[in-house]
Amino acid sequence: MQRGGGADGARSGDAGVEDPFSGAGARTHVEGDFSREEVSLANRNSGIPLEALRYEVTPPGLHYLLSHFDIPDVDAANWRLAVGGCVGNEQSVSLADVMQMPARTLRVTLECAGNGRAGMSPRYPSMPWLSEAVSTAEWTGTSLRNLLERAAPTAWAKHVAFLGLDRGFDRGIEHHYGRSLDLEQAMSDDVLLAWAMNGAPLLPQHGFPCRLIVPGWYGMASVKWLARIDVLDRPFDGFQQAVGYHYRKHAGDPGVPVTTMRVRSLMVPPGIPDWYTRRRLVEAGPVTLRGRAWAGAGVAIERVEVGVDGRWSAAQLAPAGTHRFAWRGWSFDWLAEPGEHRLQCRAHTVDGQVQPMIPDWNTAGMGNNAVQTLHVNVR
Ligand SMILES: Nc1nc2c(c(=O)[nH]1)N[C@H]1C(S)=C(S)[C@@H](COP(=O)(O)O)O[C@H]1N2
Ligand SMILES: [Mo]
Repeated sequence: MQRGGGADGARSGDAGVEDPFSGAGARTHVEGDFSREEVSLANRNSGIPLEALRYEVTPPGLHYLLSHFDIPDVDAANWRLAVGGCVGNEQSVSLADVMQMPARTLRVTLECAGNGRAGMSPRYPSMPWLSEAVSTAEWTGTSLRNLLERAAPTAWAKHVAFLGLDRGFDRGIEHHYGRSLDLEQAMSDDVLLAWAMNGAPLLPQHGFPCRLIVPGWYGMASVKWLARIDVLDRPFDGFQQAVGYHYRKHAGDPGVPVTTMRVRSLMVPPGIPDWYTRRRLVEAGPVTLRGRAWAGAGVAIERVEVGVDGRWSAAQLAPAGTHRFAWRGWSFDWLAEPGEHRLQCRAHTVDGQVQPMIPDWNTAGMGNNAVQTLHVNVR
């Protein structure tokens, strides 16, 4: 596999290949105003409007989006998914072949690892999420394991790489978007080759005709527009695996790979907004605050607290239900008194994770699960 992991196994990032975007590699941290490039990324990659946290399952057009390159032009009739590398039986399957495998549906909360990046200071110039890169959908597909078992990984198989059809440059390296899991993770029944979202075929922007869904992980693991699966005897060295998606404290820090989602909660902003500033106006009296809380790796939420002007009390959790990879609803009855107030929410998991008050700064602005703060005016 070439560095950069081209799905055609060619070119991508070999030493000596000229970089037409040289200079685009050196992105330095910034403060203050957003650049034209950040605004352009924000226009391409929409977030969930926070009021849509009211839906247990996010309606498809409201699900957040993150696509690094262009949405590929895919002809479903001719689409094939190849499985090769350390396997006994190479595969090339059509969409109909995949859809004939045993189907299951999982309700999964996906969050972009860059969610909250714009709240880190100084900020890494990239997709400038505030807090809206999270949504929940019902994904239907077959366990990846069903296809991997057909391909029969050899005794040397250790990692499984997933390559998308989309291709582009990042920091001077040309590559197809690609990510990997170790073989044991890839063989979990919960990792899906998904062909439907909320009961309908995938939309072009969500990975049509078939994508990976890795429940409990940040969204980067759920490769869209799948083209090829490579079973490897060594770690995948593709850009998005080896260079991207690491928690690094400084340039040159080898860092720690970004994997499962950190515990987090968000609140539906109460009242009505001012069009431009999005500040809120709430009428005095009883107000039910509502929101959602989630964590990665299928770990359950134990409790959520709501802070009003820094005084914290327990919120009510919605019944736990059966969807271990989906967020959990919460509500809190607040008696709103006239004046300006600061509303916050903070989730805890059963294994003792809790949201920090201050983001854990890292070079690429990943995994910001700090407590959300809303300022409201009560009339
Ligand atoms: N092929 C491909 N898969 C991809 C991406 C991409 O750019 N290309 N983006 C990843 C990232 S960073 C996230 S957060 C999720 C977003 O999935 P969504 O756009 O369906 O919400 O897709 C992941 N899968
Ligand atoms: Mo992401």
